[in-house]
Amino acid sequence: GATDNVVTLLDYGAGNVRSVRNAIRFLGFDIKDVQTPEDILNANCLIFPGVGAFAAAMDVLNKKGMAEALCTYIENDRPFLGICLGLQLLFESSEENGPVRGLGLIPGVVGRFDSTNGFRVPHIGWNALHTVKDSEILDDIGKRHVYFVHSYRAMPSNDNKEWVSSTCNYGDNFIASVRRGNVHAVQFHPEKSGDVGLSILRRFLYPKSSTTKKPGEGRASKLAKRVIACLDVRTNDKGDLVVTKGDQYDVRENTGENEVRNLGKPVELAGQYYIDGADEVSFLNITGFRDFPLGDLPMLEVLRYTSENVFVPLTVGGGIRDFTDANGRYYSSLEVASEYFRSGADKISIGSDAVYAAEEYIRTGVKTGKTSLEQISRVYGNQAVVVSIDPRRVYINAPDDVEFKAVRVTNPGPNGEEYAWYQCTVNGGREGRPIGAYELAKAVEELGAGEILLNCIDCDGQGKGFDIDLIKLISDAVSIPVIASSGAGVVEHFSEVFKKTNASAALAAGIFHRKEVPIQSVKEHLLETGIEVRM
Ligand code: 1PR
Repeated sequence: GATDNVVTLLDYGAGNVRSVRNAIRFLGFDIKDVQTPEDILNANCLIFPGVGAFAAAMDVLNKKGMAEALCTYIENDRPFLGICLGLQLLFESSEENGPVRGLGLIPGVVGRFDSTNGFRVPHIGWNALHTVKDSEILDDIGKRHVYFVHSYRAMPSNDNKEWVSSTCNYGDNFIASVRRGNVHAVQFHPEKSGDVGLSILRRFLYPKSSTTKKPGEGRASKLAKRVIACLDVRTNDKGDLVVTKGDQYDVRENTGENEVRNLGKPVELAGQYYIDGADEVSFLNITGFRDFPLGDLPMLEVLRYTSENVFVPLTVGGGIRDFTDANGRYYSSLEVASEYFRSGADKISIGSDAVYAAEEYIRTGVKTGKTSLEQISRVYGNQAVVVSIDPRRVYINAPDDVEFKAVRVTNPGPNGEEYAWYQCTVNGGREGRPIGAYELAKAVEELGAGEILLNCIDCDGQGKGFDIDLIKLISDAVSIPVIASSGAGVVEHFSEVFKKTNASAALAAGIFHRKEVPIQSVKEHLLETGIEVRM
C-alpha cells in the first residue's frame, strides 16, 4: 500500500486529472508524478487516471517506454488503481478510432455503447453496481451510486472472468471494475463520486484497514436522474464575484440602486450544495460574453478552491470563444477551455459561440473542425462539452408560420396561439437569432456536444415549473443527455419533468439559493415517486 503516504500518479498530460489529485490530497497523501518508466517500477502505490482518447494515450505510453513498465508493474501484482481509460487500457484493444492495441493484460475488446437501443451516449451519470466478486475496495458499496462518464466500455466474458469484480447495466451489462490481487481498475470516477468514491479511494490507499471480506451487496440499477445546482456568477458593481440569479435573465434588483442581486459567495455555496447532495454543480460566468474570462481570474480561483472540496462533477460556462485581448494577444477558445479544465472543471459549457457554430453548419452543411465546439470535444472528448441553450418562446398560430420546428403548446399564448417555436438567443438572452432550439440541438450534437443544458428564458426564475413542451421536444430530438433547466419552484416540478420528458437531469438555481427547497427534499420526493436518484 501507500506506506510512506506517497501516491505515484501517472499523468501523461492529456487532460484534467486535477480532481484525482485533489481527492488524493484530501485523503492525506502526497503525490509523486511519474516522469520516467523507472518511476512506475519503483512506485509503492500507483494511480492511473486515464483521460482523453485511447489511441492518444497508448501512443504516449509507448513512446515514453511506460507501456512496458506498466505491464511489468501490474504483472508483479504491485498496488495499482486504474480509473476510466486507466481501466480500458488494460484490455487487448479498443474500437475507439481503431482498432487500437492496448496493454493486453486483460482479455477483451473495448467497444462503443450502442445508442440505437434508446440509451444515450455518452453514458453520463450515477449508477449502482452489481458486484460479482470480492473486490475489497468496493466492499460495502451496496446500493450506492457512483459516477460514470464514458462512451466506450469493456464487456465481461469467460476469458476475463477472473478479473471482473462488478458490472453495471446501461443497455449492456458492462465491466464497472476489475480486480486481481493488488491490481484494481474502475470504469467510474471515484474522485467524482462523492463520499462513496472517497471511501473507495481510501480503501485502496489503506488496504489493511478494510476488514470485511464479504462482497458488498450490489445490484444493478437504472441510471439515476441527476439533480444539479447552478450558480450564475458575475462581479457586482463593487467588483466582488457573487452568485446572482435573474428573473427571466434580469439579475438586477428593482430598487433605486438597481444593484446586481447577491445571493452568496460561489465557493461557499458550491461546497454547501455538495454536502446537501447535489449530483453536480455548474458555474455560469454570465458576463463572459462581454468580459474575457481569462481576465476574470477570480472565476478560475473559484474553480480551484471549489474542486479541492467538492467531489462531484463541476461544469463551467461563459465566455468560451476565440478572443483577442487589449494587448492584441489572441486566445483560442480551446485555450480558454483548457484553462478552465486545468483549474478544476470537468466539463465546459458553451452558449453564444455554439449558436454561431450551429448557424454556420446548417447554412453550409460543412463541418470545418474549427469551431470551439469541435476543437474542444476533439481534445477533451464529447463528454466534456456541454452546450447551453437560452431559448425564448415565440407563439404562432400554425406550425408552418415559421421555418423552424414548432410544437403545439400545452398552454395557449396571450392571443390564443396554439403553437410556439423556441428562438435561440446569444449574449445572455439579449439578442435573438434566426435558429430554433430544435435545430440548434440537432446541429450541436453532430458537431460534438456531449450534453445539452436546456434553459428557457420565459420560465427562468418564475418558479412555475419547467417548460415541459420544450424539454420534451429537445430530449426526443437528440441522443445525448439533456439537462432540464429554468422554472423549478417546488419538488413536484422535478418529478413532473422526469415523468413527462426524457430529460436526464434537472437543474435549479433560485430555490436552492433562497433555501426554499433543500436538495435533499427534491431527492426524497423523486425516490417516493419511483424515480431512481443517488441518495
Ligand atoms: O454565451 O458562452 O458566454 O455563456 C453564457 C452563459 O451564461 C450561458 O450558459 C447562459 O445561459 C448564461 N447566462 C447569461 N446571462 C444569464 C442571465 O441570467 N442574465 N444565465 C445567464 C443563465 C439560466 C440558468 C438558471 C436556470 C435556473 N441562467 O442557468 O440557472 O434558469 O434558474 P431557476 O431555477 O432559478 O429558474 P456564453
